[in-house]
Formats: sequence, C-alpha cells, structure tokens
Amino acid sequence: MSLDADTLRMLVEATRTFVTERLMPLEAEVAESGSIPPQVREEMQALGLFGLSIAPEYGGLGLNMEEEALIAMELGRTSPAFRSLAGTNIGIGSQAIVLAGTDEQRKKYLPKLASGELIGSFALTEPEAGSDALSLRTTARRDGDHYVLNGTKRFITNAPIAGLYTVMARTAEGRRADAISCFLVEAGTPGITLGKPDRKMGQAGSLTCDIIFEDCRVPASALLGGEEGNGFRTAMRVLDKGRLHIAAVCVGMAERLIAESVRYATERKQFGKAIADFQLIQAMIADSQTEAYAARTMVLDAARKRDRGEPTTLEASCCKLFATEMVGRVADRAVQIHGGSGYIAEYAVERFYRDVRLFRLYEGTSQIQQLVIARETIKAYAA
Ligand code: COS
Repeated sequence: MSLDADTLRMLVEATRTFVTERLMPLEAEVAESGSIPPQVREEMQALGLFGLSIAPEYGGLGLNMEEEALIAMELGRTSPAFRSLAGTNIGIGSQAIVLAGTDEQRKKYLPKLASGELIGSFALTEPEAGSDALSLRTTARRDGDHYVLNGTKRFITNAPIAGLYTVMARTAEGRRADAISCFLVEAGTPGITLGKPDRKMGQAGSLTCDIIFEDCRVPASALLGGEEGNGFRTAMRVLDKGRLHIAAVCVGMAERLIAESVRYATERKQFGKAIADFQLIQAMIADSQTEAYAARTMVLDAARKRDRGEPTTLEASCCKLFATEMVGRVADRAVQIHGGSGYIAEYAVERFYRDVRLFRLYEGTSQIQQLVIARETIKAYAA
C-alpha cells in the first residue's frame, strides 16, 4: 500500500516535529544514561513508528520502501539509539515473518510488533560467523514436535529488551544455504540466557548483547514458514531491505551533521569574521552537502525500484556502502569545522562521530557490500 501525497507529507512532518521537539532535547541524557525513557517509547508507539513497514491488516502503517525511507531519514536526524529502538520492528526483527512466515505466525506476532508492544530482534551473527554468515554454528535438532537449539548469537540489537528473536540455526550439516533454517523464539523460553549488555564505542541507548541457547526447546510451530532450509535466503532478503533502511538513516544523520556544522560555522568568529565566510570551511560544507544529496537520491531511486517489485540486492548494497561511508566523511568534516570544540563531549558532533562508525559495520560491513556489488555487477554484465 502507498499513502496519498497529503497523508505522507503529514506523517513526515509529524515525525520531523517529534524528532526536533521531543527527541533532540533528550540526546545528551540518553547518551549519559544509556537508556531511553519509557515514556518516549510510548510516544513512538503512538506515532506508529514501530509498524511503518507492517501491513495495515496487522496494525501497521503499510508504508512502501520509498515512504519508509523518508521517515527513516527523519529519524536519522537524531541519536541513532531512538531509531534503533523501533528499527528492528520496522526491519530485521519483523521482515522474516512478513516475507516468509505462515499466516498463523503473522497473526501471532505482527500486530504486537507493529504496535511496539513486542520488540523483535534478528539473531544471525555469532562469535565465529560475522561476515561469513553461512558458516554459523547454532544448531536446531528436531526432537519429536520440538526443535532443540544450541549455540551463541552475538551483538544482537535490542536483544536485552526483545520479546521475540528471529534465530538462524543449522538444521543440516554443510556450508550451504539450505542447511540453515529460521526460528521464531520467544524470550523467556527455558534454555536461553542473555549476555551482559555490550559496552560500545557509541550509540549509547541502543542495546545489544549475546543470546545463548543451551538445549532450548521450541515447538515445531516456531519454524519460520513451517519449512526447513529457507533460513539463510530469508535472512539475505531481510538484509536487502535493512541495508536500504540503514542508508536512509545515514542520509538523515548527514543532514543533521551539516546543519550542526553550518550553525557552528556561522556563529564562530575567527580572524574577525564568521568561519563560514572562509572558503576552506565552505569547501567542507559543499562536499558534505553534495555527498548527502547523492546518497538521498540513490536511496530514493533504489526504494522506488524495490517498490516496483524489481530485484534490488545490488542497489541496496550500493546505497549501504555509499551512504555509510559518506556519513563517516561528513561526521569527520563536522568535527573539523568545530575545531577543538568538536572533540569535546558537550557538542553533539563528538557523539555522532562515534555513533556513525557502526553504520559501516552492521547489516554487512562495507567490504561485504563491495563483494555483493561486484558479484551482482559481474553477473549482470556477463549475462
Ligand atoms: N536474496 C536471496 N538469496 C540470496 C541473497 C539475497 N540477497 N544473497 C544470497 N542469497 C542466496 C544465494 O542465491 C545462495 O543460494 P543458493 O545456495 O541456492 O545458490 C545462498 O544464498 C548463498 O549465497 P552465497 O553463495 O552468495 O553465499 P556466500 O557465503 O558466498 O556470501 C554473503 C554471502 C557474504 C553475501 C552473506 O554471508 C552476507 O551478506 N554476509 C554479511 C552478513 C551480515 O550482513 N551480517 C550482519 C548481521 S545482521 S545485523
């Protein structure tokens, strides 16, 4: 479903207002405390932010990818922790069910994910399987009407607060896609232990930890789609969408960093005038603006292509690679424009500089995006 132009504009504006008036003033507090006030989660729920991409029949807003990208850009303008809270429900924590769940699984989980009552998470990464996701070791052994899960998942976003984990586990031997299946595992199932929340370089308030499965018995009905062997391909399809979403978030963050840079550069005086009057400062602003605009255009183009039902594995990786690297450069210039102040914790750019580093790592490193882009490009031209 896609919204009419007026409704979309209103939704984008409501999100922008919420971000500017409600979330931005809380950034420093969230960074300090490492947690988001419960009241904010309720307000995000009321705005429908947890269900952006989930169909209206399950209580979501049913946005198409272009619409979701526009909202993700707005959410990107503030500390990534806020986006991250709703982000798994919008993306990797719900999309496996959307793409490949049975009717029963969709009815059971999507309404609660859409409302934000339940937080979802996506458990693919393991201590020995990061970029090489196909080598994951967590096993799911069939035992009568149950599966028994054993293994450790690492760096799982929102795991400390999630009620549902989408878990990729091995149901057969061998480094092949059809050896991996996907399970919908509810938090609190006996045999699950959570690691301590990870201490991270940035993105304070976005919670990650290990999930450890020790003889964790789940009913056979937890198998996504009721079929073994689809877990890896589903995970890759989920990431195709997730990577576009992250690229959109980076566009919003880059635009915020540019706004912060311009504000500082117009206020800060050196050599008798605002530093914004100096061409070397202007060059940095111009480079950042050009790159942010390029990323915005790429993301929206790829999103429209996806909305037309065309394959976008290549485009999603291009967007993820370019936008995450771009925001790293923009954050670096923002610190440079702020001079010594940019290194001081009171300024938002110091924090964002650390926050944006993660974008180049999660949902596939830049090197994995390069690998996917090269493979897809060679395949396309060799065909
Ligand atoms: N959509 C659908 N299917 C896909 C796919 C996609 N985007 N990408 C790969 N597949 C399928 C392939 O078609 C192949 O299927 P067949 O076995 O039927 O041919 C299977 O999955 C295995 O793919 P491939 O042979 O490309 O596996 P590789 O191990 O060579 O490469 C990469 C897979 C590296 C691309 C994958 O492991 C990856 O994306 N790694 C990064 C993981 C990641 O992003 N982690 C972040 C954690 S989540 S926050």
